[in-house]
Amino acid sequence: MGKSKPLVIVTRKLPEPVETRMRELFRTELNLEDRPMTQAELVDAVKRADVLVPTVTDRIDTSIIAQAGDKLKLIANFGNGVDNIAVNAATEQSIAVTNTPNVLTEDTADMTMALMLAVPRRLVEGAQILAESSAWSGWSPTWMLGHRIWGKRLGIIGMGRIGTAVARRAKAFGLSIHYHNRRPVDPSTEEELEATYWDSLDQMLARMDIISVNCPHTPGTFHLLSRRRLDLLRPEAFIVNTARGEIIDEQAIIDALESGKLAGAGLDVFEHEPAVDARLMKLAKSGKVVILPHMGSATVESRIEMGEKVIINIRAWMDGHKVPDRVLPNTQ
Ligand code: 8YV
Repeated sequence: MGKSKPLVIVTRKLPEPVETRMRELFRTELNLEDRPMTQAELVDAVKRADVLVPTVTDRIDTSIIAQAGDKLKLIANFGNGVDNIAVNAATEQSIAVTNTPNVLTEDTADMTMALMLAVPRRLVEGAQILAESSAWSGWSPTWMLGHRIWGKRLGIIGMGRIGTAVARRAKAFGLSIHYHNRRPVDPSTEEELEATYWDSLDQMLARMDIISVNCPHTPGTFHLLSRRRLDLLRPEAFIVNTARGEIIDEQAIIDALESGKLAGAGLDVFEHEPAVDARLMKLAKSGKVVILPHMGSATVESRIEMGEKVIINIRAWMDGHKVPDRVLPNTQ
């Protein structure tokens, strides 16, 4: 690749220390206004760049990949999930794709626990009462009652890094851990978590009090929680999703919540982000669901470490080394 610095195009505004280091190391085009790029702007970027640094808000689909210039050799995603990138098409065109695993695991697991507590303990509802009115006349034995989570059953869908981190926290909160995964985790982790493996997702769903979605969004997990599967849940159950909105059939979960087939939901992600269904907003106002604007990894620490991972991946590629966080097509 010669000695000249590669042209790295970053699609969104990143934390300042990350941007500064990127400017030192590469010929870097930043997006200081943080305006999401249009598909036409993305095409222009892939035509010119050696490296593209997109985020979850950019759709790097097969048409964008097909229009990439010969120079584009690396898509270093700022984020863990790569469902926004046509990894197969990129790989076929000898463009490597990398992501930023590990560094956002603990923060995303914390946010999952926050939702797991917020829904049954009516956290947002309670806070809103004080924020919006001064009509609180004092404590009452039967007012604002929620439900206990200690002693309940948690079913984790996807026992990877984040799922396991959720399980560790949840165990400390007195929940019993159940999980569905492509295969069981190693025996020592299962023992540590006292976890029960379900190879049948349907069977697990029918028996749980809380479901946490922690698997990646792939063609195989799109609408994994389909209308039929949501029907299997107990009416007292609630769902927490900090993974990807597309994993749950959003219209079906809204129907289930509205009809009382499902007790509640804590959602950090949505099927058509940034759009949030008006019916979900209404359910949030009524206190049945807690909704957040995709904040799972939104800590200064996570976002800086994600940027550092992006830089390490680009540097490794520049130096001709194996990129540490390569995403292979068959892992999608
Ligand atoms: C990030 C995420 O904010 O990394 C992921 O997969 O969902 C988020 O935590 C986002 O992806 C940044 O691109």
